[in-house]
This record gives sequence, C-alpha cells and structure tokens, in this order.
Amino acid sequence: MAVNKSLKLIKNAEVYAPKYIEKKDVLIAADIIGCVQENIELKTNFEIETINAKGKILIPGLIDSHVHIIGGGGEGSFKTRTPEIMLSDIIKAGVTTVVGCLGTDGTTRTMSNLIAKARGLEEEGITCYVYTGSYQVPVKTLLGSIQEDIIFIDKIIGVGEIALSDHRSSQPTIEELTKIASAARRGGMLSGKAGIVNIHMGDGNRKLKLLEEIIETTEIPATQFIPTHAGRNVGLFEASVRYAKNGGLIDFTTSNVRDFGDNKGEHCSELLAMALEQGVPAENISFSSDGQGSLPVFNERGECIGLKVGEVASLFEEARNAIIKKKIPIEVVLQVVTSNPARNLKLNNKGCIQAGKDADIVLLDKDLEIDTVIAQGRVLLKNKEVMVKGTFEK
Ligand code: FWO
Ligand code: ZN
Repeated sequence: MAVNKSLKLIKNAEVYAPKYIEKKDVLIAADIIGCVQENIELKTNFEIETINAKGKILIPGLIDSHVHIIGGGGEGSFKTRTPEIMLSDIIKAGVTTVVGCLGTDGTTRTMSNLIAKARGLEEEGITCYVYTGSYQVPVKTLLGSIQEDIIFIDKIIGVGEIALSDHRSSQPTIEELTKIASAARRGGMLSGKAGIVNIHMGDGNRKLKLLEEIIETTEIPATQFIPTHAGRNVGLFEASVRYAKNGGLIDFTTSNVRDFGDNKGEHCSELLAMALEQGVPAENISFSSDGQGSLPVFNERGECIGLKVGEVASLFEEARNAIIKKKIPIEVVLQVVTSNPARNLKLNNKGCIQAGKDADIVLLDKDLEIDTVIAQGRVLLKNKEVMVKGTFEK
C-alpha cells in the first residue's frame, strides 16, 4: 500500500497546547493540525505515517521573535560581522517561526537581503517574517515608508530593532519615536498585522523612559512596543518589571552573556523566575534569542574583551532551564516561547496546538530534550537527527 504523504498521525503524546490537555493523538493534514483528540482511529485503504509519541511531550513549535538571520554585528570593524544563519541552527533549536531583523548595521546589511533570506528559509521549510529598519532613525525602509512596508510586503510585520538608551542608538527624540510607533500601528491595522516596534534596550541610564513617556502622553498602547534585552543589567531588569506590571510587554534575550549583579552570570531562566515572583503576569513576558547577533563578552572588570555570536538554540535551553532548574510550571514557561510571541506578533495560526492551526510541532523526550520537529506538517528533525538540511549545508 502506498503511504499517503499528506496525512500524519501522532499517537499518545502528552500535549501542552501550551496549556496541558493530557494525552492526545494529533492528526496532521498537509500543513495544518487536522484534529487533536483522544484515540484517533482512521479507517483508510491507504497507509499513513504514524509517529509513536508515547512517553513524549508535544508542544507548539517555538517562535523566536528576534534573530539576525543574515548576520549582524560589525561593531569591532568588518571582521566582526557575524555569519548568516543556517536552517539546521533553527530546526535543532525546536524553532519553527523566526522573525529576522537588522541591528547596529543598517548600511552594509539591507532590507532586500533580509527579505531574500526570509524567503529562502521559508522555501527550506520554516516560517519567517522580518521587521523593517535597524538601529537607524529615521528608519530606512524598503518602499519609502513604514506603512507601505508593512502593508505591501507580506514578510514585514513590524519595525525594529530600534535602539534606545544605548551609545550606538540613533538617539531618536520622543517625537521621532512616537511617529515611528504611530506609522507602525496604522500599517498594522490596515494590513491585519501586528505592526509592533521591536526596541533594542541598551545599558544606558534612561532605561525605558522614552517608552513610558509615549505610553503616558499619547494614545499609543503599551502593546505597540516590544522592548528586548530587558534583563541585560540589574537596573534595566528592575525598570522592566515595573514597566510590565503597568501593562507593558517585555522580552528577555536568551543569548545574553552579560554579567548581572555581583558579577553573577544571570540567565534568562532566572530572570523569568524573578519577574514572576515579583508579580509580572506571565502573559507580558516573552523570550527571544538574538540569534546570530553579536554579543559583547566582558571580563571580571566589566571590560569588553570580544564578541560572541548569539544562538537560536539558547531559546529552548533557557526555557528548559526554567522548567528543570527553576521549577516553573511547563505551561507557564512554554507560554513565553510560543503563545505569547504568537499573540504579540499577531501570528494567529502559530504558537498553539489546536485543530486548524499550522502543524508546527515539537516532541520532547523524558529528559525534556528536543526529539522531533515538524514545521508546517514536514518532519524536519526526527530522533534528534536533522532530516532536512539547508540548501548548502553538508
Ligand atoms: C546586544 C545585536 C548588544 C547586532 O547590545 O543588539 O549588542 O547588530 O548584531 N546585541 N548589536 C547583545 C546584548 C543583549 C548582550 C544586539 C547587535
Ligand atoms: Zn539588540
């Protein structure tokens, strides 16, 4: 009997949707979740691929909302420009949706290059969107304005990463930043997209002041902004906790290698635990990796001694640490890497295990290690082995 390639049945998985919905079977119909139910039995006169998920945990594919997919960096001159990402870096990380962005360098890195890479990753099998812009203000767009970019370019869902409170920032005035947010908001509304502004937070003293002022003095809601690197130092972390308790969204960078407090390497999983303890609603928190971005490395004296490259793999690693080491409930942790980014970015078919949603699925083994990755119904990783490689990967 011929195997029907467009149907797949996952049997007996412990499903976190990300809410725990107990043991279920999941039927995949082409690129979509067809059905999530107990004991699905199909009577067919053709064979369908069955995946035995007994003893495994089934979760939505992770969403990474901040990745320098074509590379970034360059802050230590040309040789420090970081390399572009490869498909398997994303798959192995359990990530099935990424949002690409430009960072410090909006000159040798371009929007056309970013969009071409996003399309390439889509062709290779994952879902990929981008933000328009970079650190640079006024924002250098593709079509001439933020609204046009968001409305006319399918891949563009917002603006970013705009740098604030950072020595590398364009130092936008409050008026300039307000205009950016309002253009993004209108672009988003008119195209049914999120139209968010992804904000790079630096180490500067002003912290979130500009955002707080805009939210206080204009009609623009807090949810228009997603400030990232929110835990990069103690002061910013504390300000971010207050900001989030007032309704703001905050995003922690999992690749963060920065020293924290008394020279204690604080990890994202610990930041999540602290933020929750201090009363931040889990709904307001997300993680992203800053994959392929350049990360400054500091010595004991706090001096920058080199640059490292961010890794998408850190996204799941920190989520796993939060579950295992910090004992935060799985459902809460999963939320910050699945349903919260999906809601923030208005990716309505992502971040949730439910009939009708995209078949983006990760299976974890007993040790909470990534075992299988399915993106839009295609098995890209199986038994911890990459099944589909990027075009030029060996
Ligand atoms: C952070 C990306 C930083 C690039 O402050 O923002 O540099 O364009 O590649 N990275 N500028 C890293 C901290 C969060 C640790 C970026 C970088
Ligand atoms: Zn950044």
